[in-house]
Amino acid sequence: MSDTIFGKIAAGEITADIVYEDADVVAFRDLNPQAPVHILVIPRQPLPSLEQVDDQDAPLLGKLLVAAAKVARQEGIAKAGYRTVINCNAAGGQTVLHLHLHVLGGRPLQWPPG
Ligand code: DGP
Repeated sequence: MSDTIFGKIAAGEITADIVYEDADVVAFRDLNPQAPVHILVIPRQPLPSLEQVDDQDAPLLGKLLVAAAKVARQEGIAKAGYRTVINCNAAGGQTVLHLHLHVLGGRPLQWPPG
């Protein structure tokens, strides 16, 4: 199933600047970066958002975080520090309904976010 733009990227139906992939996840550069490094990590499985997640998804969610850590090391931002974000649904700022984890780094990040 690939009914969102991210599903199509995971399926290889449209191109993206992919920086990491394995059997379960794909990571690629955000089209509209909010930091010098801004990468999206998605599951190949098309979960829409955290709203649908339950106990059976725990291994996959763990894989998203492990992939994020690998990508951060690969991009050279791990030691300085970086941020991971998962927006959930409209009020959370989610615009693409295929679960994705943002990895942002390469500049100091403010807290709290706006
Ligand atoms: P969110 O607001 O959490 O749903 O983040 C969606 C992000 O996806 C946003 O930062 C822009 C990015 N994005 C949207 N469409 C595309 C696309 O076609 N390719 C890539 N690489 N990124 C996209």
